[in-house]
Amino acid sequence: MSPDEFFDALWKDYVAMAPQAARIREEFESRGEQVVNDHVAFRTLGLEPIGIERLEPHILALGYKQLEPYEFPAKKLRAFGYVSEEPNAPRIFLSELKVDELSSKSAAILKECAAWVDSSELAEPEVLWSGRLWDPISWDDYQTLVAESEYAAWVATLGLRPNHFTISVNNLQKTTEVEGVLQVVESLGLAVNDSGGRVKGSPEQLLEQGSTMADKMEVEFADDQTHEVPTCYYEFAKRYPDKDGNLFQGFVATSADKIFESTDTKKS
Ligand code: OOG
Ligand code: NI
Repeated sequence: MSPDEFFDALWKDYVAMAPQAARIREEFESRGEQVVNDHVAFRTLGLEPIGIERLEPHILALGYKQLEPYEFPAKKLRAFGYVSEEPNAPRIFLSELKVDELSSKSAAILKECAAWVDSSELAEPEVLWSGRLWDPISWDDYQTLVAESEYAAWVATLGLRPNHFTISVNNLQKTTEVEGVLQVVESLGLAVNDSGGRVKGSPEQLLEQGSTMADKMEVEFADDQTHEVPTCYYEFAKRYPDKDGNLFQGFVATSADKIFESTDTKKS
């Protein structure tokens, strides 16, 4: 699979989960802007057979290299950034939940999800937009997870799929600041994630980021129930050159920690 085919398939899955992303993209395009993707992010559970070590080979096969690890102790997450030397290839952010750090009750719910997954389902890159590979969890179990880890609840209900795409603010000609982008987003009636401030990071940290609050969608739970849950959001990132003049390629853990909250049920 070529990187173009890969990202096209991801975008299709993503806009179906986040119709706001299509609206925002069209708004910038109608203003004459070129919308370039800074990065795409995935979430998973640190459990066999769906942990980072099983998903990463598909990313490496597209020509990516692991750049840096990141730790989020309070959220019980770990992540890696990936970069490709292909011109205009978006960066990739892949995180996983350290399930064994959760309560035994939450860990048991998640282990039951992962136990549904046959290793053969991990063989092809399509697994990265395969969605929920297990039976729906109960609404009660969802409440248990959400109380402890919004991330856990998100993966358990939505499965494996892109969590967000990111507009490269560096590539916009007219709206050149993240705050300006957020104002355009709000003019469409969409909510912005203000956890840790509207714009996270700084030029000194070489990265400024902002995001929407995730769209919401009715999804299936056990016993034929459906409930509305947060799905996917759109991010906006502006990168700065380091002292050697090279554009910063990494992520900033303190900012990422707040960006994760774009799918929080309590905030939206
Ligand atoms: C990832 C949040 C972090 C970034 O760019 O720092 C992130 C997530 O919500 O899964 O995307
Ligand atoms: Ni991101």
